[in-house]
Amino acid sequence: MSSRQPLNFSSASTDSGFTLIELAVVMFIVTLLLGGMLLPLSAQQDVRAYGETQKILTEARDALLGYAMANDRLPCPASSTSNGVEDPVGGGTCNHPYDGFFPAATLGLTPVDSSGYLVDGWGSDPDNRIRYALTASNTNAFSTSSGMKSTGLTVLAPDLQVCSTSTGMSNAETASAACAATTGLATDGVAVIYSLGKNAGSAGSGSEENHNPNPRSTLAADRAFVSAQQGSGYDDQMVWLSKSTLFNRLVAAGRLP
Ligand SMILES: [Ca+2]
Ligand SMILES: [Ca+2]
Repeated sequence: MSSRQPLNFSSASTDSGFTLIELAVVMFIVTLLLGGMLLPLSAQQDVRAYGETQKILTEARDALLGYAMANDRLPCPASSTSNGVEDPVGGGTCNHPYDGFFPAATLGLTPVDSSGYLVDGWGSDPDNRIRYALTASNTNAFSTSSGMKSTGLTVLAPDLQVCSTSTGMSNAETASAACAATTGLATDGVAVIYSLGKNAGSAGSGSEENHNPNPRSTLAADRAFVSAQQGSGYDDQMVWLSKSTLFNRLVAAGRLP
């Protein structure tokens, strides 16, 4: 009944090893499999670094709020030579209001590099240091001890701008730099905290990242920043502290009005 033929082992002994074509097919399949495994791995590392950076930025903003409640002012940005300490110490008129670094040493935050600067999740080079800008409006009231209280809630007008795109931005590189209408994510920002992202070591002079001070930016620092869609030309990660959030916390803590 069965039409099966018994295996002929004797003929197998005449074919020794694989042919070149068979080897090529196997190599091709192995290459495909390895490629399929390695690509997600690097993507996973990117997702982890991005998430870690977001967490560090959020913690930095929380630390700012805590500092404000304890000190009646916000810390000045650190300079590139102040080792993570605000510049000047004690606040007042900040030496680098728009192009400084997060003062991690002043706030006791981690993770910091060997020089005391808070670093993002992408690496530990100087380019990976977290950046920080603070409004200088109302004659530096926000960085001066009790400056906010003496100026008064209704008069305080923090002026940092965070635009969703640089398109249409006006007066860039001047004191009145401003987002175009409907592109302002924040127009009364007190502080902006950001990482230069994965491309920190090589890029930053594109049309969007150029507006966020970095070693390769060709534009002068001003009060306007760009938080655009993540993409090939933009990978900075940015959070900001709005006037309403800060005032809400300070009033709740009894520091204002
Ligand atoms: Ca970047
Ligand atoms: Ca700018």
